[in-house]
Amino acid sequence: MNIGIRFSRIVAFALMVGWMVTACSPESDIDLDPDGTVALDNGAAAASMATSACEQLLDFQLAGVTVNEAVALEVSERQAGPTAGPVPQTVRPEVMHCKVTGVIDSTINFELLMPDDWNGKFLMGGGGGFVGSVENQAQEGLSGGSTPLERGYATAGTDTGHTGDGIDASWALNDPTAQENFAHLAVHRTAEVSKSIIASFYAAGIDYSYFLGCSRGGGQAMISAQRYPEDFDGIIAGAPALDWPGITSGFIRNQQSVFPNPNNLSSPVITMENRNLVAETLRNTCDAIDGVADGFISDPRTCPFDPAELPRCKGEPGPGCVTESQLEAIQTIYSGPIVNGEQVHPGFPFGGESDAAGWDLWITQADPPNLPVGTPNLHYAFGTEFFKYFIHSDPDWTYAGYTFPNWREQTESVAALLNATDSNLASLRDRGGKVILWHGWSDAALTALGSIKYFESVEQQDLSAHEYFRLFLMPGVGHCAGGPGPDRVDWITAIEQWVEDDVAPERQIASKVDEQGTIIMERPLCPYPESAIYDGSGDPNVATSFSCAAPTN
Ligand SMILES: [Ca+2]
Repeated sequence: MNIGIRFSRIVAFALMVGWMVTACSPESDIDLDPDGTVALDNGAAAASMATSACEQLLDFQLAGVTVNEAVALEVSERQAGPTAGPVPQTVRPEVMHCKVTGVIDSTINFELLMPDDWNGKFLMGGGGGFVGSVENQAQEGLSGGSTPLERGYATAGTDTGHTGDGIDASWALNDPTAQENFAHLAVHRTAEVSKSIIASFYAAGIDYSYFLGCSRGGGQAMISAQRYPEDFDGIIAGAPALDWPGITSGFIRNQQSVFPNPNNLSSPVITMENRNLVAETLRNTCDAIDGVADGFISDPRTCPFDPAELPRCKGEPGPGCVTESQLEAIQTIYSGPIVNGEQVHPGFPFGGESDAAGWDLWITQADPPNLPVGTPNLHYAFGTEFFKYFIHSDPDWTYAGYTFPNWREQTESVAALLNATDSNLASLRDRGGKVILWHGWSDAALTALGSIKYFESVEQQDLSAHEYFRLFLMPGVGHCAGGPGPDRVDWITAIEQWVEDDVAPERQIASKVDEQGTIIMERPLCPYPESAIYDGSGDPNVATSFSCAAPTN
């Protein structure tokens, strides 16, 4: 085995040397100008030089870093995380770039892509769920517009230091190093190492560094802002997982309501008929409150719907009514986890009840073809895995009969390690850093109310927080993408303008595209607490028919 590896390495080195000789010799692509200077007579020579420079990175030396692969490529190999959401995953030709893969501190795998035509900047992408494979959400279409590589960015991602399928957390069992890497260190180390390799490859300094992530990646974005404020000049945090014990306690409470017996995961208390009934009732009572009957609510907090008003079944469950246990389960989802009388995390706002990637995928699904056997839905998956391997260190832990005893004490250390809830962003502010936080109102994975809670905690800490930190809520948008609302925003351009030109993000345009990529709806997003209000006339699918306005109450 060792011999094989060594042999491959030697072959690779020989090929590299061969390339250098061919590409850089005067007989091939380089001419001497009459004044004696060297000129490249076509792009092929430049590309060949870039190829050899890329392959030389196999010899890159930095403490704790092993480069496994350095290869010039014409297309990117995009990867989709299991919880990335319904993001377009089309692999399309990209610009010529150098791909470097390697390992940091023996455990943190990373991949770095560096375009030949570099814009002088670095953009790191986050990962979803428990990650476990090298993921780069910056390349996965979580910002509208071109990909980072197409824009000229060097871009990187990491597996956060362990291997798994993204919804498995068994790797965390009694492994503080793995937990710390996942919590915050792997992103930091990958950023550090990537910057070193970038500087070596281009023989130049980096002008600006950014981070973009959603879900777990949004949490990585915020914990970077809080713990490593020097790492990134601008940060885009989408639908972030900020408070792990709070979030997963909500997941467990919801599963206790929807699947009371964890040994019987075949029939959820909340049925598809229930979800359709709730969604229809919301459409009838609240959709038009924002001025447009379009299937979603601009600000669900303005909707006065009370699930207790749903028709009650007289006997057997049915399509037009809810039973007592169904009502209780629905109310649990909206009310959020209450532990020993304390609201430990916000509930879910109205929205996403009948979306396939909403309540169904995350909360009520029973026998899915799209998840591992024994995993009915994603609240179940992430909730039980987190309680087993992070909180209780017990693979046999089950939520049956669990009443959250000593919850605060039992979650204290894991919260201190994993949570991205520090409301003090002064260090980031003082070095000129900027953060855009965004969240879909119809997100059934992570509640938008959690992002509002965090945003308001930062504002309470610093009344001038809007000068470096802004929140945009996205009506009718699911987890990271999807849902009936327009979900495409060019966040990369927005953060660039804020960091590089000091133009703070005001009204942003969100678009919704059909399967052919044609824009079918555009709406403005407004910096919180403002929201988009329909002007009363004009095409509701056109952004100019809406104005940003502060709440009136
Ligand atoms: Ca509406």
